Amino acid sequence: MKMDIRKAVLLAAMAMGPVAAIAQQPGELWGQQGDAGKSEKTKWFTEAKFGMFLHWGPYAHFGGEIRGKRYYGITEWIMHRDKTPADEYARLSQGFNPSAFNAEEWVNIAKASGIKYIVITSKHHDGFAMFDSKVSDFDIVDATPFKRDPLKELAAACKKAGIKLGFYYSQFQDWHEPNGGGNGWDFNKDKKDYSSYYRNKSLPQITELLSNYGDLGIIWFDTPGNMSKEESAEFMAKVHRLQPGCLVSSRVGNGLGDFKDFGDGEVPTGVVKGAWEAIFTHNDSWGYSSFDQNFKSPKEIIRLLAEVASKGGNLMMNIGPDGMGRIPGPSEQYFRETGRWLQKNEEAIYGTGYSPIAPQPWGVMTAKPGKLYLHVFTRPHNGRLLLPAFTGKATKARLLDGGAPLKLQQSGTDVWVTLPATLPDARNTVIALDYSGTLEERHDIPFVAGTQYESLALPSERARAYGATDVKRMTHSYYFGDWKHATCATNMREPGDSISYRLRFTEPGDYKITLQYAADTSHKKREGILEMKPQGGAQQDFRFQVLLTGKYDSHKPLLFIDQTIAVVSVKAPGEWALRIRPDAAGKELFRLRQVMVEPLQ
Ligand code: H79
Repeated sequence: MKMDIRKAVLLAAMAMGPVAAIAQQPGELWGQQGDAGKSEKTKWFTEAKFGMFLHWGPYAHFGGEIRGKRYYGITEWIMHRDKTPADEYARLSQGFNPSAFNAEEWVNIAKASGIKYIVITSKHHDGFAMFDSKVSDFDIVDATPFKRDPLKELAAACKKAGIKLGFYYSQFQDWHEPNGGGNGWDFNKDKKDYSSYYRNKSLPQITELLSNYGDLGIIWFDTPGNMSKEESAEFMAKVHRLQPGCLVSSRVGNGLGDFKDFGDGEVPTGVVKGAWEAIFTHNDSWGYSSFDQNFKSPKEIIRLLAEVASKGGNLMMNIGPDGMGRIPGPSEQYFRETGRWLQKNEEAIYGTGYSPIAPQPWGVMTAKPGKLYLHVFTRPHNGRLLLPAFTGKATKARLLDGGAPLKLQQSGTDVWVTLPATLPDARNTVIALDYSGTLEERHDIPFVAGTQYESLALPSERARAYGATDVKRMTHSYYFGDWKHATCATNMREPGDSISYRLRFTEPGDYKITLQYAADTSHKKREGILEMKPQGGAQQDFRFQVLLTGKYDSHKPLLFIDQTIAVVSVKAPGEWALRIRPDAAGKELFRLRQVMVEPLQ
């Protein structure tokens, strides 16, 4: 029974859009569906790779605290969480006076950070317009002492700097308006006339945005709520009528849009073709939070950018400027540092396509015709980097930064590159590999395991699943709305419901096998089997009992345990199969996130 309620809440949240499950399967196309003109239209976007999202509104002034109460988690939802009456929120918003705002400074930071497009909130769910609107007086010019139109200033600065500008616009939710979505504490939900809201506020404000701020790159819709397909199509048509070149985000709803957005804080599990974007925030809140210092380091941003590019998409990373209009110090600093890395490595990011070869223990790849870029995060101990499943002929390898040539050997489809004793950039050193011939796509290849790395992670999303096994994303949050995603193998109930991996050990040795999973009381006393089998050799079975880590609740952190199950002796290099299954039929085994293979020293 409880399970059902939880599910209902999650489904309700999903229906709102952002937490939406992946409708898109790797390999599908977005923005190019049978319409040649469309891919031309998305070209700038698919080449841009790195965008800056800005969440800015009265919630930045509150910074997580309103009416004497503190709210941890995503701050742009503060009005909703606090059930602040709409007129009181409007009154408190009069304190929003971002006198330190300087559009040129923001754009300078973006430029120095290697950002190619900026998307800023023109109206979030609170209904407050960050521009001079004639449609509603609940806007920054008419309802605050600030009196300036920051979007005008930002549009001018972006134009000057050659950065594309987009506007986020929440088209369905509007907690200020009786007929807008979301506010059920002031206004009776049963009496709402959403179509009147579209006609009288959201469509007219979109007209203002597309008419008064020059050429726009994107209208970034969010949370379509209960919009019909016709309504979503009407919003999309409106944008295209006013600015044919302007792209529309997939959160316009109902499967429409010029490009695909994944969930908040979500990267797809594998390669996705077409135009898409992963959106993250720099800390854990979109709007400014005075309590949130969990900023991603330059290393994390640089690696995430490379990972997203290796799957074929863009990374749009959010900053929440404060109520004075200042970009938080750590955001400025770590974005700029990312920009310094990009300056030296831009060739390996901008304009690249997804990697034809699966990720490796050392890192990920991006591609251009005749070139493969190896983004090396981890140096193999012996300095010899293996690139398997390479069907072209490698002709030259060099460090992208500085151009120093590297020794290259190829034997069949194995390419070996000899690395310097220390990587020039421990966060991500890029090797540019020139080749002739063609690279075939090899996404499902054995994992390279060996003594050259401290440990190898086998994520469940790259396992082969059998029987009823369902590899799915478990969405959860820490404080509130700060979504995290963990992909897990679930629903393994009987021995036929298994997952397996192919491993290619490059060196003999003893290896420890550890499972990382979550399990609650419904997995009590469950036992499983880990099967390890060398090619042409005898299978070894290792039995284990599942340990409990706590109840899954999408509004709480999801905790995982690392449990070591086996030590296997690998006598000679070669291929092995690794399989995990329940020992007997019964309840679900556990929620397995990944398997770790670790050489014993
Ligand atoms: O703008 C940022 C978020 O505010 C916005 N999308 C990003 C880009 C967003 N809007 N809605 N959501 C994200 C989904 C949020 C759902 C929840 Fe809830 C809000 C879950 C918990 C708080 C729904 C409403 C379930 C409980 C209350």
